[in-house]
Amino acid sequence: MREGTFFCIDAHTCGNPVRLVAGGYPALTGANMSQKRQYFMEHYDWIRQALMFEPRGHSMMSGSIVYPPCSEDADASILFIETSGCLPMCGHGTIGTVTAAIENAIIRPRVPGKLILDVPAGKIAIEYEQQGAKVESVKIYNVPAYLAHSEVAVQVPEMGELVVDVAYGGNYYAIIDPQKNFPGLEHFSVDQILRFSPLVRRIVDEVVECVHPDDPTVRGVSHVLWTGKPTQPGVDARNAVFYGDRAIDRSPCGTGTSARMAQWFAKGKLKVGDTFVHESIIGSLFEGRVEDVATVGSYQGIRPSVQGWARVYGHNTIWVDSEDPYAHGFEV
Ligand code: PYC
Repeated sequence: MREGTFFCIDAHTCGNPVRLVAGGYPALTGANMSQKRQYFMEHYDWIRQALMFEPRGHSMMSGSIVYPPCSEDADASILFIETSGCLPMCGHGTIGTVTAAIENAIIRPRVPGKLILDVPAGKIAIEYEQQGAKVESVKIYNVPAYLAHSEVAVQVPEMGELVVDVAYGGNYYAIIDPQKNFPGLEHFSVDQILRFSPLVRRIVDEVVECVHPDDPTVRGVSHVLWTGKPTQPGVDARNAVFYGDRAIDRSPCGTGTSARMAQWFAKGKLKVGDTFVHESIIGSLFEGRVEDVATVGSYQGIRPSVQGWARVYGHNTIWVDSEDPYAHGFEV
């Protein structure tokens, strides 16, 4: 028996997948996207599992569903679905969703080239550039970002002591800069990232408390951002962002770039108006900018923007059949 048929537009943002579910998705209950996210996780998480995990997806799969706006001044809302769960905010997901949604008339902007979107983490503004039918680039004015914890020392089995900063950019990031027991991303293999990241995340999450001052459902360190030297001229930093159980972002990571800018701002390495070009593990780039200062609870943070591009590469009708033993996916 068919549990559901989903019409998807598949895209990637700077190399990281975005599967926009454009049909077959359920209506959600809630006054805002944070409440709708909770409702989806409680009642419809099987849709996320079916569309993100193998055999219909893979460890890195990530996607979204566009909903009507929750607030009066917004054009639309986005729910993010990933192998790691339903993120409060996803930068590469937003860039891919806006690109696919504008190119396919799923979102109709009131002002051409501009959007206001409700997302679970709050409200974001978008500016996008179009050439004919194609969206060439998308700039996100993200939710406020801030440095939540500075120089937290943790003991990691087989690595020894690591000193990490924890910053919020739509998700909470443990940020690991080069130091005695971490020589930098350029000396660290993908296998090491996959092996040590879940450990670092669990240990950091045990020793610091991360709860968003405006929304207690946004909590906990979910991502680990390893940093290193850029490989290209004009780039400020390189990163590998680990999330879920096995995923390393192929894009430079929008919420990670926002968190990193908040970290640098707090440490005096960036000021309002400065740009920050971030390189991903595969060499793709996002351009960030510190747009303004912003307060988050008792924290002094920033309003970051992040600009990148996405390409749509196909349409995909996926059905989920309850007689399929792997209807809701699996992970190895
Ligand atoms: O771009 O914000 C992002 C993101 C989060 C997880 C993967 N990408």
